[in-house]
Amino acid sequence: MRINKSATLLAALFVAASLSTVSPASAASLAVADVPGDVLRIVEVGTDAMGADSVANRNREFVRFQNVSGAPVDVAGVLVEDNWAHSKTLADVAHSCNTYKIVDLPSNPTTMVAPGEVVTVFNGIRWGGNYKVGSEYRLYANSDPDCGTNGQFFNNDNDAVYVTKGDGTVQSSWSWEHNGGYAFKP
Ligand SMILES: [Ca+2]
Ligand SMILES: [Ca+2]
Ligand SMILES: [Ca+2]
Repeated sequence: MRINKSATLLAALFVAASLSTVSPASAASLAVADVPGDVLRIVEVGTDAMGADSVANRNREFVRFQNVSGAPVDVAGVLVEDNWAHSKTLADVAHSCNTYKIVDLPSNPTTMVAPGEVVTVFNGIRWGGNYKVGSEYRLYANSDPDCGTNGQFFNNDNDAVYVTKGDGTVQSSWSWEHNGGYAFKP
């Protein structure tokens, strides 16, 4: 009887625990609800540079998002972050890794993105810096090589990307749980 009681108690505790908390194994998938976005919308993500992930091929990690609304959008202060950085932002914990903050736009005296225009944030650098080609702004984050794997921080197998307002309010997000690909269109 003692054993049965203990087993019953354990079972009850387990049920209580599973009802009241999220286990680490399921936290990633439960915490991330994809947000397509009706103003700024993520349209393509590079998650894994072909070959070894090095400082030199950081640009194979990128986030491309579009103004899908019918009005200009001010992107000053917009953040592009991975799962780790977004959780820090929501917790109001200062962090410099895995985060890019838009402060200005090339070939544009303002920070307004017109309807239909696209912004791509690459994690590497470009000789000549940020530029605009057609209706696309190309921004280079030059992510810190000490962050992630040589500055590449979108986990190849399981992570998420967020485009948020400065306070972390999600404009668009997309998560993945797979491997074996390089770039994806949500
Ligand atoms: Ca990656
Ligand atoms: Ca790789
Ligand atoms: Ca990451």
